Amino acid sequence: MKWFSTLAGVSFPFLLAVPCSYGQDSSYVEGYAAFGGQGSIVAYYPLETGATDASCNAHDGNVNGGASFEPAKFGMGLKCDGDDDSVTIPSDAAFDNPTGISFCAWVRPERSGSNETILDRDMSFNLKTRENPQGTFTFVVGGTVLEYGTYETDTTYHLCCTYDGQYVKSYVNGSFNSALPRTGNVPAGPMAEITIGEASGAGLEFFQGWIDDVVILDRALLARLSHEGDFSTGNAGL
Ligand SMILES: [Ca+2]
Ligand SMILES: [Ca+2]
Repeated sequence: MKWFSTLAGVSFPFLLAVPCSYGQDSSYVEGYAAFGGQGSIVAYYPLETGATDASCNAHDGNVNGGASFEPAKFGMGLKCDGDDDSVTIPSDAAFDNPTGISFCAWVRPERSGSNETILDRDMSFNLKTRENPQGTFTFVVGGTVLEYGTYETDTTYHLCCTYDGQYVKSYVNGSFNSALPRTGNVPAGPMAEITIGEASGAGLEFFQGWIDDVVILDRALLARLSHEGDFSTGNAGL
């Protein structure tokens, strides 16, 4: 049995029924579910053989450009060729104007020094790599930008961004990276579709490498985001 600790130091056991199909290949899912219950997960993409939403919410995506699936962090992941491979997820009101959000993904970038998209919803939120400064990951919620760099190519990273109505925070490989103050809801961008591996609505910024285990939640995760899936050490920077 695994345990995790809240800010108040109260621990809860994981005694979770596995809702829908999530939980089949992610060490994070137990933690996600424990923090907010399954209702906090808006969409979850294990990216095993397609872009099926493995949460209960049916936000299935479409696979574009002949993208393939290859061994990644948990089972298979979306292999993007950097040319035209991506996943597009249709707009839905469930993604609009939340008071908080978390979005996380495992990635293994093959290039540095170019603008590439890991996850994007236009002006709402995104994870990207940037050309300038070279080799930087960026985490964006409604125009508030956090940076992490310089990343290494052909190296696996876990990236996570949270927003709780007060601060946007970024985590890399389970460790707190940076934070900036922000207020207000997460805006819904005019290009409301969500994309993995391509800029939302633009046909640009194609990612090269693999992306795995993408999750979007409607609240800030409250605890340490360990890349080992170990929530037992409680909070860090939250
Ligand atoms: Ca996977
Ligand atoms: Ca292709």
